[in-house]
Amino acid sequence: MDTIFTEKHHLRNSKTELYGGQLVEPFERPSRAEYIIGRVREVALGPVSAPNDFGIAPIAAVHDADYLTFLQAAWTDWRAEGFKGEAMTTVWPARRMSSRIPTHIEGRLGYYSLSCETAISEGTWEAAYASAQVALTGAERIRQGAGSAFALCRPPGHHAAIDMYGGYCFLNNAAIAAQYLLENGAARVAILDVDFHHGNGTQDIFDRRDDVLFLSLHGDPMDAFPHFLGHADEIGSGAGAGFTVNYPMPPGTGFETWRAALSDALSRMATFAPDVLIISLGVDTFETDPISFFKLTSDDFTTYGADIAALGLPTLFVMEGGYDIAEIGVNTVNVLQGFESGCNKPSCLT
Ligand code: Q9C
Ligand code: ZN
Repeated sequence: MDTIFTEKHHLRNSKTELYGGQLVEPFERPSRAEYIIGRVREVALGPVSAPNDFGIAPIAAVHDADYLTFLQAAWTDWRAEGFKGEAMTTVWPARRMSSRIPTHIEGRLGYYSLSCETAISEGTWEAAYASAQVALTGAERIRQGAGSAFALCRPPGHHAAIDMYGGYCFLNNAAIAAQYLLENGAARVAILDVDFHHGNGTQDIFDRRDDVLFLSLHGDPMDAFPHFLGHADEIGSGAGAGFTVNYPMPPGTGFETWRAALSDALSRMATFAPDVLIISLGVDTFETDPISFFKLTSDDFTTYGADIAALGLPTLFVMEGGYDIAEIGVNTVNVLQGFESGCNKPSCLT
């Protein structure tokens, strides 16, 4: 399997995350991607190549134009105020307040964010832009006939909504890839989100769409971030009704329960018969992940990779979360190797 990767992820190197009332080193840090690419090379998963630049248009096909303007300028605007730390939101348009977009950067941060743990720092836009290009390059490989590809995106994307960042995400890499494929020959795309957290951003982007089936297995939002989306009764809106499927699961969920949800998701996907499958691949379902509460083992990742391969669909893996950094390389690559071992398509055997 080919991997798409760029060192530009290092440009996302925030120093502060608000966690438990303290400013700590962010869980989402550059070493995550280094461990993953290290494992890809160690097991010789396949060639590693740099992304092409598809420009801003495929990003603007998914995100709000003023949101993108805000993101590109946020760090400069913040610094222009003379603030000493990184850009963090302190105020939101809460219930019954105005939804007018403020002029001041503090108001703009509130308007365009969904949480405050994620600080904007120098280079954040450049890294997020490069991460989206990694996903687009992976999508292009699939469009050209590859049976699979691994977009080693960092920063991650699935919490980024049409016009909001948060949960360590700025641009929704998986959604950008899906929209690109739909505009370039695919009639239907399925997105399976196996990150521990609900993919609220992806759900938001495709809520009304019947050409994208979004399925997410995640910690119950009653107990887990992002807390305000991801319930089982969210099924999509308008023409999109029935094209969103959520599998919230409680603290302590192990592989047997998780795999039963996966099995249901895979059978719904088979019925949908997409041209391409995109996996939002987070390995924060791991038993010792520091911010999550599922109990998957390293071997379970291999097993479910093979389960996914059994669908026999062209599959783009897009990296999302995973914070047990010492094990993130093994767990991520286990999914990819499990997929390859379980895939009998001619395109997988090459
Ligand atoms: N008590 C991704 O995995 N904070 N984002 C969690 C836990 C935010 C995770 C706090 C977690 C965001 C891409
Ligand atoms: Zn996650």
